[in-house]
Amino acid sequence: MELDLAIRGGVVVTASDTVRCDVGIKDGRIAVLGERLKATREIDASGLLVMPGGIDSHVHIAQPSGPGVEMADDFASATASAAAGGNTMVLPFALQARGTSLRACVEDYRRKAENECYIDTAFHLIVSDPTPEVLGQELPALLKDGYTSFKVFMTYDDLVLNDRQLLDVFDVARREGALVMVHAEGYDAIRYMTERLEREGKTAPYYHAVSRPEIVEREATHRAISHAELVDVPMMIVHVSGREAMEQIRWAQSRGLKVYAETCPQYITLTAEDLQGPDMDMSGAKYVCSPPPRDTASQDAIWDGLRTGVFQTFSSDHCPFRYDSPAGKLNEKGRSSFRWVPNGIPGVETRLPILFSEGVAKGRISLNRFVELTSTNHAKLYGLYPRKGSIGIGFDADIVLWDPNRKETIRQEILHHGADYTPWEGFEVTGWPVMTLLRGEIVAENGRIVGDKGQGQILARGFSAYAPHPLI
Ligand code: DUC
Ligand code: ZN
Ligand code: ZN
Ligand code: ZN
Repeated sequence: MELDLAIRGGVVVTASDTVRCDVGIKDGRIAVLGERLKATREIDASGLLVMPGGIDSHVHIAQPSGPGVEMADDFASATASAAAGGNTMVLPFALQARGTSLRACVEDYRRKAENECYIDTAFHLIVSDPTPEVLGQELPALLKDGYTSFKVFMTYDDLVLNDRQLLDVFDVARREGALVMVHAEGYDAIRYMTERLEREGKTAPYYHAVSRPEIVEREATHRAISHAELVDVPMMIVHVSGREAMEQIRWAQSRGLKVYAETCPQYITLTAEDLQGPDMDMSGAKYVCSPPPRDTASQDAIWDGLRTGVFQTFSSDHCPFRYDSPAGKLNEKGRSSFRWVPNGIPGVETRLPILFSEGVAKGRISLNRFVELTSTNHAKLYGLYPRKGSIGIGFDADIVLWDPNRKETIRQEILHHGADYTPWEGFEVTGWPVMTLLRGEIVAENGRIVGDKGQGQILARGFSAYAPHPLI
């Protein structure tokens, strides 16, 4: 067989193995692993790790975020940023606006993404209005079309579902074999805290963190677990921030429940103190995300969960807003109270370097665990395996070449996202992506985007390996 491309002399890392060998690629797929492979094109990977491209299963792109507020990324800038950060696939959300059809919303997002993406993309759904039509017809039909996971919210005025609605959505997931993702923070408790703080004149961005303490996340996490157990449906708790919620999940897992969990870079590197800024000022808005970052003890707890298997995935929750913009963090209402500061931080490009540096380089997790947490488990959980998520015969040749020794300082000026800042300005890392290949084609090289818009495809997904379809 004549190979199109051979990646030679690197160390191939998968979730299970670390092996020095060449990777042979034919027609966009991995065709052979072996020694001294010959091909029309060859890439010298000596001194580099050859890993499956990152899959970021939790990003927000071009998602409406309230009146006058705009996300900082479109599909082109978000996927370019992801590619430069070593990713070959992202899973953004198609958000249902209340009072509208879920199908119409999905088509809208697809139109925005079509021919704009540098890497592969597949959508989760966000269900905000579970009408009988949505539950009975739209969701089952969309699932058959490859939208096999959906997120529900336990907070936010425009998104929150009450307990009965959560149960009804869970029940559809159980019947159809979908994986539900849950944003677990309690709506009423947050509202109570927000109003109390505002009455006391505590409106700076920092109070965002005070308004949604760990108790609020713990309570909602426990409630979501109880509902999932009652319905008997697998569930993913996204963006877990600290010990309290994590202990609920560990308890559920120890009882054999199919409860999975995700955490993010902000919860191992930032704390609520970052929201204070130098002087309790507006610059704290740069770190406003939900759940908020906690404290260093929480970071230790999250590391414990990453090491011991409580968490299956490490995602960015990339949710980019400009800081210095009337359509971003400093919108007019946002200046009057933390309540109106859009929730979310940019991070799709820095996810892999942060976990590699803080995790692998500092000896907290193995290389194989790194690959599992950043790629393989995302593919398995969200119905993309065995096409994506590993380096093996028949997999798409989605690959990142990684320099484990390269030292970099994260700075806004080297990133490709649409935001005007990074929460990790000045953060020093060891380990950096030097080349990202999608189906054997180079998309990004040393911080330069060399691929084409439209090179990425919008994929339909199969069923989650973690939420087996009841019929099989
Ligand atoms: N939830 C997310 O998943 N992302 C950003 C904001 C939020 O609340
Ligand atoms: Zn979200
Ligand atoms: Zn969320
Ligand atoms: Zn999110």
